[in-house]
Amino acid sequence: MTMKIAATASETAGGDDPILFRGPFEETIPAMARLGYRAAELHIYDSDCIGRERIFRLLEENGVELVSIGTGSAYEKDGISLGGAGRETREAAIRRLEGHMKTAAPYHGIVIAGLIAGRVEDCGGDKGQFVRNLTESLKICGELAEKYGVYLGFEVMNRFESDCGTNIEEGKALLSMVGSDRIKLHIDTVHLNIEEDDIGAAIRQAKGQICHVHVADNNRWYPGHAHIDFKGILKALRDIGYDGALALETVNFPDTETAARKSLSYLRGILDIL
Ligand code: LER
Ligand code: MN
Repeated sequence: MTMKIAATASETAGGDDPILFRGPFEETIPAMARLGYRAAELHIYDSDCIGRERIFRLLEENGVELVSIGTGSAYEKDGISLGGAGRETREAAIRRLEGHMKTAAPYHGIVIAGLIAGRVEDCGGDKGQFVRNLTESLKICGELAEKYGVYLGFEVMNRFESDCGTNIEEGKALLSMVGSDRIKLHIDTVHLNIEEDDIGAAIRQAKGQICHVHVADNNRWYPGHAHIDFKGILKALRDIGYDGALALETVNFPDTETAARKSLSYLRGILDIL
């Protein structure tokens, strides 16, 4: 069993954003390392402006591996998306993801395509056009991922936050249209909890096609706080040979240290007996 438990961190997150460690990476990367984390998912607005060398140095100094990069704030702040109507917005989104690929490259990490996929409304409500745009953009991203030696994780997100690939089956169908070995599914327990009839069965149908996993309980608190069946989910992941990361896309309630400690001990407890 080699799944890695990764802490999320962002320099700009606040409020009920599902990010465990908030504030300058100079503080959060050492803090997660002190609590026992050896892997991180960093949420970054723009990799080309953040000081890549600074991040590499902090990770190195603290013995933390960069497993994935969260990219959604570009959509939230700038509205750029892979499926949007204008060529410029799509190219800007692809360029933003390319910047993140350069950051992920030394770690062969995952760059996430979640919210940055965009919504049908970005395409004037034309779902066919949106899906065509998204597919074409993802093909380009697949070539870039190959160039940088990374993977793009297409995040399966529930119907209230996305319009294409809202469950594992639809996600697989989209990726088969894209046809890139460098793009795989990225699943998130919160979204699976909303959309799947049987989460374990859906995961087992995606053997070899999952590259990244977000974990949080059904209300986005740390795993073990509420009612998601993490034992069943981790067993299904183990059964399909998944050996990537379990990244904690959780709120930091009641506080970062408590959520980080409880997440680690709960998930380790399950992984140890699988
Ligand atoms: C992004 O990873 C995600 O899961 C969304 O629900 C945004 O928070
Ligand atoms: Mn997620």
